[in-house]
Amino acid sequence: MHPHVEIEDLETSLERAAEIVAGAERLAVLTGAGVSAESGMRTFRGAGGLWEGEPVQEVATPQGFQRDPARVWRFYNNRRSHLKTVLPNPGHHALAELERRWTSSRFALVTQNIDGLHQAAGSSHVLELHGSLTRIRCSRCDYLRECPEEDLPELPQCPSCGRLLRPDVVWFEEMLPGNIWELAVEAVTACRAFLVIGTSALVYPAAGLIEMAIRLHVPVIEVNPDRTPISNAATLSLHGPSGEVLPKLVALLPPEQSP
Ligand code: BJW
Ligand code: ZN
Repeated sequence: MHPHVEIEDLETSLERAAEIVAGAERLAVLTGAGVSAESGMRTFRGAGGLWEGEPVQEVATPQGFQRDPARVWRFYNNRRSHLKTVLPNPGHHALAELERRWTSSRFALVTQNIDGLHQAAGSSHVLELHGSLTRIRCSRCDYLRECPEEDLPELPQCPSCGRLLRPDVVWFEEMLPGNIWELAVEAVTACRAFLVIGTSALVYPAAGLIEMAIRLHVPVIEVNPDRTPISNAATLSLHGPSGEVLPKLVALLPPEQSP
């Protein structure tokens, strides 16, 4: 068992977290919008969040897309344009460093984010649970393509069947990509420490991964400036911005053995 320990002092919690991480044969990480906040990406919930001006049921559900596809495309086209102006932050780079140290066979990065910033920071195996802002797909046929740079029209059409294209993201009430979900479950089941970073842990089934780890008695280390529904159950909560906390955590790991 790894009971939750209340440590007020961030430096002490960081040292304890570094011990747990260093001793873990396999690591898994779940990230949410907060990991990209210091890159200038808005999170979803709360003041200043993406859904403050755009009701979630209008821009993040299939019904919203059916009602007003132009509104949904404006929302995603704005985010696509903004994405071209942002860079990964030290939190993303620290996670890429963990993958390099653990190697991909012992490390899994599961993200709810669609911004591609983990890959931009050098993470090579990223399990994107909620899709990608830089991919588009047809709302009817199986047309799918990477589309990172170009500006899209307000109502882009499928070159194959003429129907409306949509962002290749997962909206509420839609299924997550099955193969990616299975890999995420495998990773959490096999890991010996689970880092949960910058997520409100409100959205399922992603938040279910955290519950799974807790049930399996895997130590859960949360990194978030605020408390969340999992803070009490986590083994440790590192209360701070991930762009500051994660580089400190990596710096506290023992030096790599030279070959
Ligand atoms: C920082 C920071 C810094 C700030 N450093 N941290 C079981 C129970 C209850 C409900 C359900 C359930 N199972 C399914 C449901 C329904 C639903 C759901 O979960 N609803 C809940 C809201 C109640 N789930 C679904 O519908 C899912 N599908 C599904 O289950 O299919 C089966 C089904 C079929 C038919 C009917 C019903 C079910 C799909 C969920 C898809 C979610 N999609 C979105 C949009 C993606 C595209 C896009 O980006 O536009 O994914 S919603 C949105 O929320 C997005 C995010 O990935 C996701 C999570 O948000 P996240 O990342 O946690 O962001 P925030 O803003 O909430 O939090 C940010 C955090 O960062 C905060 O804690 C800050 O403190 C912190 N922070 N600065 C570190 N510097
Ligand atoms: Zn089509």
